[in-house]
Amino acid sequence: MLQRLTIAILALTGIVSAMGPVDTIRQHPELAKRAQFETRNEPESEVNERRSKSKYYNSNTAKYWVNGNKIPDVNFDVGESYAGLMPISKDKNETRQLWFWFFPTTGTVDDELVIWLNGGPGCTVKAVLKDFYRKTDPSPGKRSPRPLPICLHKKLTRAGNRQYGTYKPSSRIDQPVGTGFSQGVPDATSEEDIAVKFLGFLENFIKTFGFENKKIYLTGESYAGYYVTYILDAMYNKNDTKLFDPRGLMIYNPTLSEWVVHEQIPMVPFVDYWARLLALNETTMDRLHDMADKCGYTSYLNENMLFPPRGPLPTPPHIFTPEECDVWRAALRAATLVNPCFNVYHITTTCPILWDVLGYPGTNHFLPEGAEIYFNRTDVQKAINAPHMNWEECSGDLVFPNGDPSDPPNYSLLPRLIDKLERTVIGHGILDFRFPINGTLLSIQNMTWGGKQGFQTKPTEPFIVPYDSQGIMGVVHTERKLTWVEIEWCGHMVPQYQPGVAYRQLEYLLGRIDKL
Ligand SMILES: *[C@@H]1O[C@H](CO)[C@@H](O)[C@H](O)[C@H]1NC(C)=O
Ligand SMILES: *[C@@H]1O[C@H](CO)[C@@H](O)[C@H](O)[C@H]1NC(C)=O
Ligand SMILES: *[C@@H]1O[C@H](CO)[C@@H](O)[C@H](O)[C@H]1NC(C)=O
Ligand SMILES: *[C@@H]1O[C@H](CO)[C@@H](O)[C@H](O)[C@H]1NC(C)=O
Ligand SMILES: *[C@@H]1O[C@H](CO)[C@@H](O)[C@H](O)[C@H]1NC(C)=O
Ligand SMILES: *[C@@H]1O[C@H](CO)[C@@H](O)[C@H](O)[C@H]1NC(C)=O
Ligand SMILES: CC(=O)N[C@H]1CO[C@H](CO)[C@@H](O)[C@@H]1O
Repeated sequence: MLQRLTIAILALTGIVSAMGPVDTIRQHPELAKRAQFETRNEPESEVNERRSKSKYYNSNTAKYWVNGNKIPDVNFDVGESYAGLMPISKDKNETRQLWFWFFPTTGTVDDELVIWLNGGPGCTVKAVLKDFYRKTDPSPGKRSPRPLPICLHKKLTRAGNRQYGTYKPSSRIDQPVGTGFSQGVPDATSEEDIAVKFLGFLENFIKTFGFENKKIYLTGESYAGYYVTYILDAMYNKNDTKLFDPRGLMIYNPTLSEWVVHEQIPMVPFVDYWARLLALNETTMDRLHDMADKCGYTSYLNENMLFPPRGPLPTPPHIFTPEECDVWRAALRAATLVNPCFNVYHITTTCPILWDVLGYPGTNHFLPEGAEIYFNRTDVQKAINAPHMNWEECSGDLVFPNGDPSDPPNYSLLPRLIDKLERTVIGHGILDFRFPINGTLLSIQNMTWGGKQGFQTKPTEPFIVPYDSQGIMGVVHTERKLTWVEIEWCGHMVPQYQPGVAYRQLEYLLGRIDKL
């Protein structure tokens, strides 16, 4: 349990703290200063007119309306959106509230609600905000937002309602610095408990906005592999399609199985695959291979990564990994010696680590002179109906004060969902060291859905993204309603690194295209 938690938190807080100081090469402070946009002084009458023309503006939603023309440092109108705090139950005295940001579709289809959740645990709200920031300026090291050619939000909203809402089951406990905008003392006891609270929030949200009878699509990344699956299961258990009518699921680089399956078993083949890039010396390579052989990872992968699988996969070795079998950490240490700016979420990252306006922990919290953490600014918080508090990208809190005892959504939960949903997409960026890709594929080979276990044939079809002339961006494979995508030039956070890919997959999820 402890191990799962430690690793889970590492999963999104970055590895730097675990590895000791990394030599962050800093940018010239001038570059980091934020651009001083002239915020146009829009007359109150114009604001009122825009507001009254907003599609979802009414007396229930009024307090959530965001003036899209007045987001600090954003010198364009982000369009109609709603943000704020919503309680997690119907109880009038409820003090626990989740912060959301909702962008309605700008298109004609409006019977869909797409929800994006992030992982962690404990890093969820930041990621919602990060996602917003990404769609205006996807990369760290920039000083001002700008619209992108492939702008996830614009394209996504054209495809369907996208709710930048999420579930952060906590805010602060013993930490002096606030973590995200959601309110309340951390009290999540399990994934089932998270699901109950999320649905409490979602019901309030749906009723406030009059969003009954919408098709619901749940999407997310990393630890959200737990969240989205348990939440979808809870939606089905409610048996109330007026409120909750789930249709699709899309998860990126998700946690599906035991940690050993995601980290240890696929590690050495990953290091071999990327050998030229990682440039580990022969002694190290031999040592890693030796560890993987002795600890049973090599034979486990070779014997079980079969299409179709032979039968239920046996219990993997070392569910609780002893130090001498922690080949994941050994490889990480070695990779970080060769590349001091090694990034587990994107292995081609090199120095300098760019400063990040969201205060990404991987940058050692470096803040250039004159720069501020964007969502920690009072003016920004005010603009998006967020409470005034210290905001930190990734929570140091334990979102689960006593750990998360839930099973991974492995062999029964996820398969059950695939059978009920119209479409399920599991995508994986191949530059992710956090969860090397073969672990996810191995997890899939252990699932039985649609009456059969695993994929019957090995994924080989090219995955083509027609945007930005990208072309072939990996491998795609669909069997019995489950689609698997291996994504090139992509690390752990797919919508951040490959917005065009994420958009294409969303088009598929929502049924706009028949196949990827
Ligand atoms: C809400 O709080 C008030 C005042 O503390 C109390 O009288 C009331 O019973 C509470 N209501 C519920 C539903 O708990
Ligand atoms: C779900 O609700 C419908 C009526 O709305 C009922 O006919 C059906 O039996 C319910 N299913 C379950 C599994 O409770
Ligand atoms: C995944 O495993 C296969 C063997 O099943 C191996 O050929 C391939 O190189 C591995 N890929 C990565 C990225 O580890
Ligand atoms: C495969 O599923 C079985 C249960 O059917 C489980 O005991 C085993 O640990 C799983 N293996 C992997 C690699 O997920
Ligand atoms: C190989 O790399 C390791 C660190 O991973 C280092 O300690 C060792 O000195 C290197 N050996 C050689 C021969 O360069
Ligand atoms: C966030 O803002 C508060 C003041 O509003 C400040 O005390 C705190 O240091 C800021 N945090 C960061 C990480 O900049
Ligand atoms: C959520 C879920 O389906 N968990 C299952 C994971 O696998 C173990 C071992 O087979 C089961 O006991 C859990 O029910």
